[in-house]
Amino acid sequence: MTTGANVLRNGGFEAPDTVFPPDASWRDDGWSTYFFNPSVDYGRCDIVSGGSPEGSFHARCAVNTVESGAQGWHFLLSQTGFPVSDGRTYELEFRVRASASRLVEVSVQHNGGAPYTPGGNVVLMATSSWTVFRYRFRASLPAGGTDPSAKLAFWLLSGGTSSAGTVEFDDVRLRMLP
Ligand SMILES: [Ca+2]
Repeated sequence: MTTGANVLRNGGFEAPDTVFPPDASWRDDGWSTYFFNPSVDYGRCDIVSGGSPEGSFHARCAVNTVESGAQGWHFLLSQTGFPVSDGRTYELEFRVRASASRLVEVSVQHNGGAPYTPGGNVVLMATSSWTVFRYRFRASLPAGGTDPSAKLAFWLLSGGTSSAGTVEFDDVRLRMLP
């Protein structure tokens, strides 16, 4: 497997496809949203133009105030379908900004049953300024080998259940290091 290349599709959101949640062709843009409880209006994500730190487009997620007891992962911006290999080191890098400082959690997961997390989860503080966030992890898959369809997820409710606001992302890269 090639090292150094971004394994994500459309990491810079430069191939925007109207809005989430899905329309007929939305899957082509690589990204999707997840809502734990379909009856709760957690918010929405869109690919927008203007003020993008990379290229002409970025993702903007508007988070509503949600019910008490909601978990951080109950509203996700995610991408699946890229390979992660056991024992290899990866670097995840992205740009993030929020309407006000808030916690955002990110995970790189096995996409299937438990255990879910080959790369550990990390929690960061997004602020009102675009910030480059970068971290490395060593992938650990229970069965070894390569998971051909891993999942990257930004947990939009990690800031708590009363943290309405926007969280924006751009230039998301996941690279296997040599
Ligand atoms: Ca972009």
